[in-house]
Amino acid sequence: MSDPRHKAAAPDPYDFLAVDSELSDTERDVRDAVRGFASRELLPHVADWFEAGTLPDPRGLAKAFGDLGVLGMHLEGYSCGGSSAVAYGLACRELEAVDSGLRSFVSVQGSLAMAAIHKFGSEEQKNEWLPRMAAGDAIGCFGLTEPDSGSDPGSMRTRARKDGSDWVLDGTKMWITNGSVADVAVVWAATDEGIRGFVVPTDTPGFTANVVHKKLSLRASITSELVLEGMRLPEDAVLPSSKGLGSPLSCLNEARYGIVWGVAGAARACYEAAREYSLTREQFGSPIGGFQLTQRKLADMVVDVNHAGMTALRIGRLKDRGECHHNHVSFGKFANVAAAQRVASVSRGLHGANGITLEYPVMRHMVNLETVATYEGTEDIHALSIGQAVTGISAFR
Ligand code: TGC
Ligand code: FAD
Repeated sequence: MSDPRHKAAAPDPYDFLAVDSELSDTERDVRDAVRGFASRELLPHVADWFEAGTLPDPRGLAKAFGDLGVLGMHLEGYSCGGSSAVAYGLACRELEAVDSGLRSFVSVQGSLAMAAIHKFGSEEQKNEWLPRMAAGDAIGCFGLTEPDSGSDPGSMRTRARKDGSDWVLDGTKMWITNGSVADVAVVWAATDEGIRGFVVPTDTPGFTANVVHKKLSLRASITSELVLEGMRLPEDAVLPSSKGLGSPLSCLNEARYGIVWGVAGAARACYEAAREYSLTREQFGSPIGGFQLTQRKLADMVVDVNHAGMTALRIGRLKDRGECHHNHVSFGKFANVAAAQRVASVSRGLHGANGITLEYPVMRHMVNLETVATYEGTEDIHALSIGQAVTGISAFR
């Protein structure tokens, strides 16, 4: 029984429920290493990258992420880090506290392109690509979505047909992160045996990538269309263990898991910016943080931030114990993205006119979160997954 005379310490405004006190020393080391890197190397530049609508040096960034050890850090073997799911989640959290586009870079490389090769590839494919991708010497992308097949990837039109021993692919992939800077694309296509994945070196004749311009969200990220026209690949380009829609969906679980943590970082950044602003900005002769309405907003924000952090840690611990079902990940993506959107929006308002500029991170996070709510399964898709899990009835169709 606890000593009734003991007085508990007051909550830390930066970690109200002391969620991080649940971390192991190794996990804390990962958190601190990535947070340090992000604040030194990314935060000072990200507003400029966002304003420019691109990443000016994606190869340098890949190399820096590789040196930091975050590319495929949760995968075993092949020069990958073999970290716990929680450690990987913390890395995502610290990167997305800077910008969702930077977490996306790491998610697409490690959780989508590398994870697909790691799960479904041959030994030759793994040995050829994974060490280089972990080091950041090769950039990967993951082509599932098409112009007419987003939430319903099973309706894809990209087709791979056998021609002798070769495969020939035709189709268009849309909204592909890092598509135009990738060395290798993992492309999903319909075959006579169902949906299968292909490892495509991007210098293959018949492969073209076009940058998507005029984005108002995730601007510090490169998004592309992939056009495949009579693209001929050798027999061994197929991911031999990939079979059916479940294969790409199992990769999505990995990237969605990173988002569960990542958006907790974006939410935290917006809450911290709001708290600081509320203590320094004066109107009517007082700091705005002294007004009851502002305190209500800060209370709502700190609750959302801590709920998101606890949800991420809980799902991470389940994952490390091998008990994380994909519906747990849907729960986390659904709950945490919505929480981060609420926090970003309220924080934006609390910053007044300053909040619409890139001098403060809040509107950048707010508009990034529009993408995060859309990709990796929209809010509706995850609501339907949760609905199916609790009723046993599918309402997708
Ligand atoms: P359905 O019949 O339900 O399922 C087909 C097979 O797949 C299995 N399955 C899953 N397996 C693993 N993980 C999951 N999350 C799974 N969900 C379903 C399922 O059991 C079944 O297996 P089997 O053996 O019975 O055949 O398929 P459906 O056509 O009804 O679609 C289900 C739905 C809507 C949930 C799915 O298609 C979906 O998740 N849609 C959303 C698409 C999406 O998220 N796209 C993301 C593209 S990549 C991206 O956005 C990258 S963004 C960059 C970044 O991450 O930073
Ligand atoms: P749609 O599926 O057309 O959805 C339109 C609306 O209809 C949404 O509100 C949706 O929730 C709703 N809806 C759909 N089905 C249902 C239903 N059954 N019930 C109720 N409502 C429904 N994809 C990749 O493959 N690789 C990538 O690297 C990648 N990166 C991306 C980067 C960015 C910046 C963006 C914006 C997207 C990226 N995507 C990527 C694509 C992303 O996964 C899709 O945009 C997403 O899956 C949604 O598909 P859609 O845009 O076609 O919307």
